[in-house]
Amino acid sequence: MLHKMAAWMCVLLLLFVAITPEGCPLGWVQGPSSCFFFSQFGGTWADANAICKGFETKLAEPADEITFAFLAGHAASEHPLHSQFYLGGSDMFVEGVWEWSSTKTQVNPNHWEPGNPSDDNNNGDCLTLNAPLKELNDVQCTAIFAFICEAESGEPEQVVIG
Ligand SMILES: [Ca+2]
Ligand SMILES: [Ca+2]
Repeated sequence: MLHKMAAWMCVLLLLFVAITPEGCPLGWVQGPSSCFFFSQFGGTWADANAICKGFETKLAEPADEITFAFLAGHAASEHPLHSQFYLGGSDMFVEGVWEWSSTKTQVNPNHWEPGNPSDDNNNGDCLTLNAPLKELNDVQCTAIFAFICEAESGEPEQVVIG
């Protein structure tokens, strides 16, 4: 009986640290230089941030062209039920100054949807990717959208239990 339980514990542990051949956690997709999770459900920007952080990742920050194109293409083809996804960018600190959360670097201004950023009702301070258009939009941070988390690719960290 104990032997059987130990075997199951091993199986569970293996599942816990299992990674795909590309080095991403199960259920995540390999991007050009990191791993991404596309949520199937929506939340506010704060919800999205908290969920990504809860798994020791961050809201996606596609600061380079290759990653931006990858996210837009993958979202549009694989997750067509959602057109917009929250990203880790905001202008909540200085209106009109859009920066990525973790690096504080400026969001490339060439990707805005026509007519945006529009600061929706003086309150559009959170960033979404409009996947079908392959462009960015600013929305109210309390609006509900799906989101994309970003994780480092590579070997998982050692899991210490007990
Ligand atoms: Ca704004
Ligand atoms: Ca807008």
